[in-house]
Amino acid sequence: MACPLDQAICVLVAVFHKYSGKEGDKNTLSKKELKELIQKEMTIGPKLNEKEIQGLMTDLDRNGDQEVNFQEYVTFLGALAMIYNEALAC
Ligand SMILES: [Ca+2]
Ligand SMILES: [Ca+2]
Repeated sequence: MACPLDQAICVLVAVFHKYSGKEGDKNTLSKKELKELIQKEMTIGPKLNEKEIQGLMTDLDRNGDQEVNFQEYVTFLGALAMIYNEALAC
C-alpha cells in the first residue's frame, strides 16, 4: 500500500512534468506551461487574472531566466504549504 506522503510527493513531481514537457525545455515550465498548470490543477487557478499570473511567474522565477525550474516550483509549493497550514490551523 502506498504511503500518503510518498503519494502526495509523487503527485507534485508528476504534475510538474505533465506541463513542463509541453514546449521548449522539458524540465522547466514556460510562462504558458505554468499558467496551464495553475489553471488546471489548482482551485484558485481560474480566479487569477493575467496580471496575477504574470506576478506569480515573476515571483517564482528566482534566477530570472523566464522559466520555472523544478527548484523554483518546489519553493512555490513550500509557500503554498505555509498558506494552507495557516488556513487549516484552528
Ligand atoms: Ca517546458
Ligand atoms: Ca527560473
